[in-house]
Amino acid sequence: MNEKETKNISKFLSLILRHAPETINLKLDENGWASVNELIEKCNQHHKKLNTELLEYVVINNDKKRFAFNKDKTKIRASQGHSISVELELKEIEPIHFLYHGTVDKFMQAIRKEGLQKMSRQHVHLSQDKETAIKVGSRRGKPVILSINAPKMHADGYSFYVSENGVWLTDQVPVEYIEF
Ligand code: HQG
Repeated sequence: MNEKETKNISKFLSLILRHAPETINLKLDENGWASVNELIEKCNQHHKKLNTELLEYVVINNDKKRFAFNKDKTKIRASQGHSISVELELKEIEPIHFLYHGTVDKFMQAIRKEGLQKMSRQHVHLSQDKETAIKVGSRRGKPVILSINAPKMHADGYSFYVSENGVWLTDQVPVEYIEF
């Protein structure tokens, strides 16, 4: 299996499991899970070659561990990044250090005004390390890294969650907690 092929499948799975399951006429449950058999069947019906081995390979080897199976591997979901509304049953967690967000200059004017908003996703995405934030920002151009005073936010009553693949999530970051 080559890298291009697995990246292709990963991108398609992100589309289906985070944003638009209806593309292949798939239904996710309220927690974002899809039946593995149904996913495979419907991908194949829509000319996306997939089987159990390929799917397992992609889940295990995905660079960001974007997808996860349930215990008996009958179901699969994206661990974060959804635009459709799903209840991921994330555990709340207290941040004890600053967190980071990578963005680009063209959004800065709006961010300075209204803070970080979730935009089309279900959460604002943050990371524990600057390197990850640099990578996230670089998707769009020259990265601008914002430091978030998460401990202060938490002390002021804002909730934080960590997804199964280690992404920090929160509903919004008001301007006063951002160090520009
Ligand atoms: C910006 C990828 C204007 C925000 C990554 C970002 C991540 C605002 C963009 C995950 C704003 C939203 C998420 C405001 C925030 N006004 N722009 N008030 N507040 N923004 O893609 O964090 O590879 O939804 O800075 O690695 O870039 O897909 O969020 O630039 O973990 O698994 O609006 O997606 O993961 O963009 O990326 P996104 P993100 P995957």
